[in-house]
Amino acid sequence: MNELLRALGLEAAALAEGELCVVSPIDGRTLARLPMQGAPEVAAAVSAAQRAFLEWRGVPAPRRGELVRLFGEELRAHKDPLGRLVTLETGKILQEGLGEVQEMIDICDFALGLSRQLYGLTMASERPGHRMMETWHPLGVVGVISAFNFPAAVWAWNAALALVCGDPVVWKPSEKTPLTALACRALFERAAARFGQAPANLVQVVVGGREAGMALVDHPGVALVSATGSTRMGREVGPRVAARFGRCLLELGGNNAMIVAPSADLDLAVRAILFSAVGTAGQRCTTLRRLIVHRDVADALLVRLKQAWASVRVGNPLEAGTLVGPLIDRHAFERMQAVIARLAAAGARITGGERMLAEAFPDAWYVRPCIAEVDAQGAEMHEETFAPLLYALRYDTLEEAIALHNDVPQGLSSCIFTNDLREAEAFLSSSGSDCGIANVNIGPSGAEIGGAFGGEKETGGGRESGSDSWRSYMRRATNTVNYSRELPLAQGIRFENV
Ligand code: UN1
Repeated sequence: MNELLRALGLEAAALAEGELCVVSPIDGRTLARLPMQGAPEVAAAVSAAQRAFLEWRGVPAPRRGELVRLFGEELRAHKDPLGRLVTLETGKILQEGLGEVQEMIDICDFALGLSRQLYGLTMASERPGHRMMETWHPLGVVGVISAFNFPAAVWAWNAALALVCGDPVVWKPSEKTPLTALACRALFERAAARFGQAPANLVQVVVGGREAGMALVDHPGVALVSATGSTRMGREVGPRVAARFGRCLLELGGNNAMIVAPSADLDLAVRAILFSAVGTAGQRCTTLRRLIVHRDVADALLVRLKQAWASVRVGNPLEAGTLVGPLIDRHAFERMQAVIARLAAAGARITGGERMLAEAFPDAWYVRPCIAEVDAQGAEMHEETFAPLLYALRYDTLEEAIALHNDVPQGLSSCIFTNDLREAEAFLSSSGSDCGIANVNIGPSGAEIGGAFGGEKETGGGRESGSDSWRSYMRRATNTVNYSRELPLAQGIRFENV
């Protein structure tokens, strides 16, 4: 552990004291202790970031891109130790820990290209001798609140774009995963040192809990709050940021579904379902939670899924061959068990879901992934249970399947497995999936960085990462230039002193 931290530029000795005990969900062992920071530290960080902003906004965007390029180089060079640290803190398997770092590298590449493409439109003016255009300017300090399940990548989506857009970042990571955040900051500092002219405090980390998070939310000096977490958290963050007219980017709960149509390639579907339902131990906001299967193929599909569920290797996520690591903590386990008990009482047919490896890891929470076959979409299915719990229900017509699909409060990711072009297009159409992400013959999780990531309804409406998500991190100015010797008014208004 000490070597790992050292490789990432952190000193274990400096991470040994404080009231925050960082434990690994792999075995419950203490990884570090840190002091908890709160509102005063947030206030100091925001002031320092505001000073950095005044300098950074004047640096040409392609130069800002160069700093992000150097950060991407540090990530490439440290992919292995950082991926391992992600696994140690979150319990996701090493392949996914490394994948998370790759996602950070990808967004750095994307942001570098973007740094030369922060385009504004020009418009035809209705007045002679006039030109209209829009310019995009740096917005200000960006506050990032991130969740335990993607302790680095989601921050990187925000930070890489914010930095090329000219905005410093104050980051409040989940208190479950502060070491990954501190390592990212240390790597960023190396990149900044190589860059040479970066203002101090472009990226700051505040390790704290609710108090620190809310201080960031309420601080008038934070121009944009980008928060990833539960819908419950978003319900509090959204109105508080709105009350001070700040900007908010919310990535909240998902409740993602897959429709499996009669024409679907079931081999493909089984693989996609397995990865998206049990990968990351069901703890992605894009995890597959609801399987809506056509009655004609349901039995055949479920037999295969139950086999896969029974044989999927659950265990230490650092070991090659493991596909499912532990849940993040006891609370997550208890929540899952409570939902399973309620489902069973309501008549659902339950396969799996029991605790595993309790003897080898008494302080960790491993579970056999669970399938709950249900006849209708009950109350539990309207909520996001952050665990490997997949609901399966049957449908007869595509209209019915789409109605079931959309009949939940969340709207993040979705997909259909079909070889019928009409069904695929209907699913993607305005009367199909109501989610921010809708896929065909590919699962709902594991999105690439190039597209805009986010969802509708209680998922919060935010968009991060690719496409034109960068606009959230800038302010738009509409400019009209008069190069004539007249002063015509818009809408043909005459306003003359005669
Ligand atoms: C999240 O779960 O918070 O699409 C983000 C995916 C990942 C990101 C998930 N690229 O599953």
